[in-house]
Amino acid sequence: MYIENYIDSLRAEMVDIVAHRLTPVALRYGYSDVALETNIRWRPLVMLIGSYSSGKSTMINEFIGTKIQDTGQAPTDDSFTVITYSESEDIDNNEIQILEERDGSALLNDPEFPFETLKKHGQRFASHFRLKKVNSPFLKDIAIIDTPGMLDSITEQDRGYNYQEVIGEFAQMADLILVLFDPHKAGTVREVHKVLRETLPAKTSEDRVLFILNRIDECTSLLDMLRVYGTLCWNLSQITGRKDIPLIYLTYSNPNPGAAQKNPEGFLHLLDNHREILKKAISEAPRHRLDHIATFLENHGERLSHFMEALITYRKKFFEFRLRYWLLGFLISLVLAAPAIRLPFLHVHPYILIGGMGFGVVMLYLIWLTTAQKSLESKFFRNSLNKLDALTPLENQTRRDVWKGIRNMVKSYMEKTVGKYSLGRVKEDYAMVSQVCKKGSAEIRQALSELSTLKEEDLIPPEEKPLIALPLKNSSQHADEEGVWGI
Ligand SMILES: Nc1nc2c(ncn2[C@@H]2O[C@H](COP(=O)(O)OP(=O)(O)O)[C@@H](O)[C@H]2O)c(=O)[nH]1
Ligand SMILES: [Mg+2]
Repeated sequence: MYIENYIDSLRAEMVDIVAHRLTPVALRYGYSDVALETNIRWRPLVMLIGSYSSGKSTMINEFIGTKIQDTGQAPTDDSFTVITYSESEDIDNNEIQILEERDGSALLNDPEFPFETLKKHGQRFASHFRLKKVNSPFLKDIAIIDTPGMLDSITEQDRGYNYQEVIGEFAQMADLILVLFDPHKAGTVREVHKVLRETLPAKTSEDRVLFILNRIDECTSLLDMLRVYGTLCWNLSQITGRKDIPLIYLTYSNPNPGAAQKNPEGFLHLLDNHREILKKAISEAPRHRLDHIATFLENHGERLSHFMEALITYRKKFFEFRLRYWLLGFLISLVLAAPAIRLPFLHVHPYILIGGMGFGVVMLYLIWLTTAQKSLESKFFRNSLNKLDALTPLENQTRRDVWKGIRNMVKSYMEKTVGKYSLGRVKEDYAMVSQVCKKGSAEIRQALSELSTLKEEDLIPPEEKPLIALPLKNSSQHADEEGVWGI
């Protein structure tokens, strides 16, 4: 029991770090419009994707223990269905069934769920999105997302929403993604890979995506199945550009009425049906969630600190520039006003002369500040916007990738503020974010590796000590303070 508590506490602490340390910064600088934790604070998510009729819904029904999803050879169900747990109120009747259904619009607008960010996909998507609450024990710690089949180029255009993007967003939220192929479509893996490559962060651990060759009972012989398996491996390696082929699970629906007839050579008994392994992998999703949140936290921490670094560099460069031209302006004013002292016709008292010269310097300097200095500063700002990449060292690929993702946000923020934001404030935010990045993430990784080695009896109840020991957040007393120069 403690293991579950430990997982829950660790999860809550990580979500807390995101909510209290990263989200305020993300919202302040326009890095995100919604709280970062929106998508990760809900229960662990398992998503099934694959071509239509590859057996996704059948597999879900099998794991849940009853027929919750429609199945069929034709593209039966073109909706995204989130299936989650609900306790049955009628204790006497614990037959597994759908206890409640919600339609897409309700789901997208309810802050209880993490799907608010999907609202942007419009009404057509909303009408193809639903939730079912089921009292299956299998769903106690997870929620499953059944998806409409992909790779179907004809209906793709008729969907009325961007299917790839929606899948991509769910994939980012999901803690475990099951990718199903069937023997008839083992050659079409490009779209699947495209979605995964473009949406999953680079640091995603490999075991978050499971490849499954399903319906193998339909292969006519062992040789036929090996051919299909080989085709799938070949395609996966071609597309991923990797020589090490991911593990491909071999499964079929069991018991499946026509399986024996379609399998005259009876090769199925030679193979383990990986169904049980998959079932176990799904039940491990809460652990994947921890890893997922840790990666999420690290990625956003890294991106935000890079964001802050660029803002700090600009402000520093700007102050150097300003100082240089303040000095220059002063010298110019001095040089222009000084000759007055030598004018021969001015036979006035030297004090008056010096006073007059001083007045001249001040006047000239004021003119300098309000004209030349101002226009030089705005030129500096425009130049910096045009040469945004100069604001940050991009010495390695990781930094270049991160910068690519945030460059436009930095630009928007600078345009919005005309470069006049508080350096002190950004530095303070930077300190907090990098603390999360360095110390926080190291602590989290340590807690995660401890979790993988711990046994039930080693664990103390998590209430007794925090698992991630970050120092308390800096007091917000500096929040609205600004220095003399807006620093
Ligand atoms: N022979 C065989 N048929 C299957 C298997 N899994 C699913 N089916 C059938 O394939 C069809 C499509 O399955 P479905 O679950 O609706 O696929 P989905 O579109 O991926 O959700 C249905 O008629 C299922 O009965 C399997 O492992 N073996
Ligand atoms: Mg289906």
